Amino acid sequence: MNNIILITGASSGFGKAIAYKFAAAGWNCIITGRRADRLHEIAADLEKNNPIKVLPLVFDVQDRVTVTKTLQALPQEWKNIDVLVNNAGLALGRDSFEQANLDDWDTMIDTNVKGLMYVTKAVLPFMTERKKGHIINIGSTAGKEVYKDGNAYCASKHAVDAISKAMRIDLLPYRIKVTAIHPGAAETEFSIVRFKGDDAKADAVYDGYKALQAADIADITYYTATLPEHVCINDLVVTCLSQANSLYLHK
Ligand code: NDP
Ligand code: 8X3
Repeated sequence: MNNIILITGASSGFGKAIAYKFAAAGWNCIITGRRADRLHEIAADLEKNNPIKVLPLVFDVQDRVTVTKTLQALPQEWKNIDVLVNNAGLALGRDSFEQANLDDWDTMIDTNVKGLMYVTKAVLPFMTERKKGHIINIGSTAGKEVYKDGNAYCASKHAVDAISKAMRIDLLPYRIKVTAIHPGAAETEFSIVRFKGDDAKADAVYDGYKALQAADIADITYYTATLPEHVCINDLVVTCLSQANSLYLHK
């Protein structure tokens, strides 16, 4: 019986790399996101190249009703989820507090915080029943130090940090591991999304140094998920060599 991992936001960046990493190690993967075409393409490619099964699920993590219904309706053979990676998330804009857009704020909080909580709440009964499971939340260095013009994004990632700590305490009796991974700058579609399709602005974020790559986060996620049963990495901050924290990046 293969292990099962559910990864939110697997249509690009970290989530996609995590799916490829676990698939290569023989895990069955539930991959989720909003872009159905990408998810189906990735699912077909993973199944073609690995002796595993992949279940693509298309939903917006902000949609509480759909999240709950979709995950409750999982076929029985997919309910034994060993690892949940709460990765779906985004930044929108980089504007000072008084200029920032309220819709952007809503989307970031609804996705990065409430979406993560909805998905976790829906998956948890499968884990608590088995007294087994591992929840890996993708936070950010932005959840450790606040930077200028990062307001709501930094707040959302501080919330991920806090929620991870809270889950770890509440889920102790169920033997469920909770790990928070906090990456620094990483070259994915993140900045294209943040700057709303402005490629020049997005590229400038990664100019002049070697940023983290999605595969680095996939390797780290795999490491944390495959430690002996009694070992849990609680909190892990990872940056590229050029970055000390949210505030100090040497170009
Ligand atoms: P990408 O933009 O490459 O990937 C983001 C993923 O999240 C996509 O698969 C996207 O899928 C999914 N997603 C976004 N919004 C929703 C939604 N409402 N419902 C469902 N899925 C959603 O960025 P990254 O891979 O870099 O980001 C992944 C996570 O890592 C995020 O939480 C981000 O905040 C965090 N992070 C990123 C860093 C970086 O520098 N890149 C550093 C630290 C943390 P789709 O659009 O198909 O829905
Ligand atoms: C993404 C990294 O520095 O843009 O979480 O906040 S940063």
